[in-house]
Amino acid sequence: MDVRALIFDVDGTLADTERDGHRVAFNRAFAEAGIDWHWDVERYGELLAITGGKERMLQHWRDVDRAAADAPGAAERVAALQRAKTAHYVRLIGTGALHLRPGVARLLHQARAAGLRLAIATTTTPDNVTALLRATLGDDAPGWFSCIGAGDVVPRKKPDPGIYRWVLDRLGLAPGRCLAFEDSGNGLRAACGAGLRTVVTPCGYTAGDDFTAAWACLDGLGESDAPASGRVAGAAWRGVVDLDTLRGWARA
Ligand code: XBP
Ligand code: MG
Repeated sequence: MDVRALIFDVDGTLADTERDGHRVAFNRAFAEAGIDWHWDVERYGELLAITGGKERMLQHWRDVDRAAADAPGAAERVAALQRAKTAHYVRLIGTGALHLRPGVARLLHQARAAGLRLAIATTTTPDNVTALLRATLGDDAPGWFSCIGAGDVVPRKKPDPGIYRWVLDRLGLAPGRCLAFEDSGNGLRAACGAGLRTVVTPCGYTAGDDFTAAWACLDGLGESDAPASGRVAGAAWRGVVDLDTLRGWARA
């Protein structure tokens, strides 16, 4: 069956945004609010097990002061912090500080030229997605995507498959006609839970996750001067992930 749409995760998959993007924005929001939290690289790595910024902050609050985190008004406090963090993140992305991972822009352009549909399935806030797409691909880039599923449009975040089901529903396509691109164990569980074949390209924080269920697990999408390598259907593979590659894998 031919592939009709590519569905991309954002953080870690399109760009390695967590350590030098989201983490920095959270810390700026904490400092601005006069809160003495600071997430260093290691602590943020632990907290990434919790998907979603609000959920991540609440977990941290519970870890440092359970009674305060469970008190009335805590959710509103976290929501306000999240709004501030999003503003910092969007500003940071707008400076051009972060770049797409190798091969991402190439594959998006190829897929568009070939008439495939593109979609996003992410736990991050919608404004963060449009900021990243605009800063890295141009102002019109959000419009390249038939559907952007992000943040709180579903009640439960990854690893729950809800966000992928939401996107498939809007695309009007069965999972067998689509491929997902992810970087994390939580993301892979979400995509597989929705019945999607998934290409995983782990990044810094997710390198140690379990990717046994991945259709392909590669160190990136590759470019002609720097091919990707990894495993596809259990066998070693090296090359550039383009549409012909993906269609070949899908037929095999
Ligand atoms: C990554 C996430 C997000 C970001 C922070 O999502 O878990 O929570 O770390 O974004 P994905 P917010 O890999 O699915 O793109 O603070 O906006 O939640
Ligand atoms: Mg991700």
